Amino acid sequence: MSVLSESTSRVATGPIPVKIVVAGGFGVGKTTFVGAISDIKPLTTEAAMTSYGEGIDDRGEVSTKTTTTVAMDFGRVAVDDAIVLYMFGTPGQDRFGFMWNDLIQGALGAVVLVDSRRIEDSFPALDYFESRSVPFVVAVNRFGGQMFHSVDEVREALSISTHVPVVSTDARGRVAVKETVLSLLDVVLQRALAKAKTN
Ligand SMILES: Nc1nc2c(ncn2[C@@H]2O[C@H](COP(=O)(O)OP(=O)(O)O)[C@@H](O)[C@H]2O)c(=O)[nH]1
Ligand SMILES: [Mg+2]
Repeated sequence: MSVLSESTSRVATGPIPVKIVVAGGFGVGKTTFVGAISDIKPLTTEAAMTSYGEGIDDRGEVSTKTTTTVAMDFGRVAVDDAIVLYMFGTPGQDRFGFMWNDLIQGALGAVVLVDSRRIEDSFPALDYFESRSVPFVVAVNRFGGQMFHSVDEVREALSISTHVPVVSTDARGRVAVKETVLSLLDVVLQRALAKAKTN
């Protein structure tokens, strides 16, 4: 946070908009995550799951989810006077994958959410950001306290490189979500500093 507040001199020209993307498998808590931290009522485009999604939008054994994000979630958070975060939650289903390239335009980084009961569901998202060299952190949603696999197990199961932080989070908790976002901003900042050094 301290480094972020160094940018307070920007106040006169208005806050710097920073875009981040929240991705991960279906039902891992992306919409909840964006909603937990947003200063505005998040815009979501949830729709009741219809027969069209049957067998495709697999809720598995673990969810009672009856709505799904059709296009995306959108939330806004004023970090301080100098920075305002715009958060975009991706639709989880593979059939909306074509939207990701647009969603990620101009994004500083991404949070990849993982449900520790269904780790592999977030692999496509992980693979996507890794292959595009987008800075990201992996956040394991505790779903109200229970972790079925530790962050280390998640790291190993998904072969996450050592430079990518794996943290645990609570998609329903504002503080936990804020910490997760700050860990992403830290990665972004470290990367920018490292880049500046080599230039
Ligand atoms: N108990 C619990 N339920 C959660 C948590 N995060 C999300 N959920 C629930 O899990 C379901 C899927 O969450 P949602 O945010 O819609 O997932 P998305 O498909 O990734 O956007 C919803 O019914 C949420 O209320 C959590 O941390 N704890
Ligand atoms: Mg959603």
